Amino acid sequence: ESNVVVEPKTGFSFPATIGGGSRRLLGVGLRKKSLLGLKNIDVYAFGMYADCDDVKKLVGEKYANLPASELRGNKAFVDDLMDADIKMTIRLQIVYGKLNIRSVRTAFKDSVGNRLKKFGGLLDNDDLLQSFTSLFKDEYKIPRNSTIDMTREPGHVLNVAIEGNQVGSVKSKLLCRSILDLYIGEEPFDKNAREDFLDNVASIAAV
Ligand code: DAO
Ligand code: DAO
Ligand code: DAO
Repeated sequence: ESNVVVEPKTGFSFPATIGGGSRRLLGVGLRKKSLLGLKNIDVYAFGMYADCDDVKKLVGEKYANLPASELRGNKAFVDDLMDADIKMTIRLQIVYGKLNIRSVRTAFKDSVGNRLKKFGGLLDNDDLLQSFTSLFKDEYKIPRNSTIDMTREPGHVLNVAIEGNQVGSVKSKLLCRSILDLYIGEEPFDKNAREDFLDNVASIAAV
């Protein structure tokens, strides 16, 4: 078994496990963005990690009587993966070398803001979003090859680290869920990455 997985289009590689071996890589993908509808840029490659023991615990507690082959297509199970207190990390590796923090704020408000509205219902998130994106300071530099880890810690605490240095932490089940939905939800950034992730989750559950 190889100990890294390479995202094919960018050549960026992801370690098979992180967090001292507890979180395993279950899928890799690519976040693209179209600029003014003219051209597509590759913004970052990403790796999706989850704690296998947490996944097995969820399956044992709620889905023990469902065959592993049916888990990946079960909407309640996929929703639970995003909602439950399962340790996960989405690791981003920046591909687009000209990314500035202002564009990150704008993209975050767009993509994550959209999910906060979807899952938060009537909650007025504009101030919350504003306060969260204000944590992305202009002095942060994220050149090509930078690594950003977004980790859900126990208790639905979202931790963000750039190059291994923690830059912010916020306890919010809704925010964790909204971010994971971008990668694992029904309209993911990369469909193949989501498929691989769910296949691998099902194979963990089967062991
Ligand atoms: O410079 O106008 C530009 C292009 C910016 C593309 C922004 C996409 C940002 C995606 C979020 C990155 C999160 C690290
Ligand atoms: O790709 O649209 C998207 C969502 C990306 C979420 C990025 C969060 C980045 C947080 C850290 C930025 C620090 C500069
Ligand atoms: O879960 O109650 C909720 C709403 C969460 C919205 C998330 C926005 C993040 C706000 C963080 C502020 C950090 C200073």
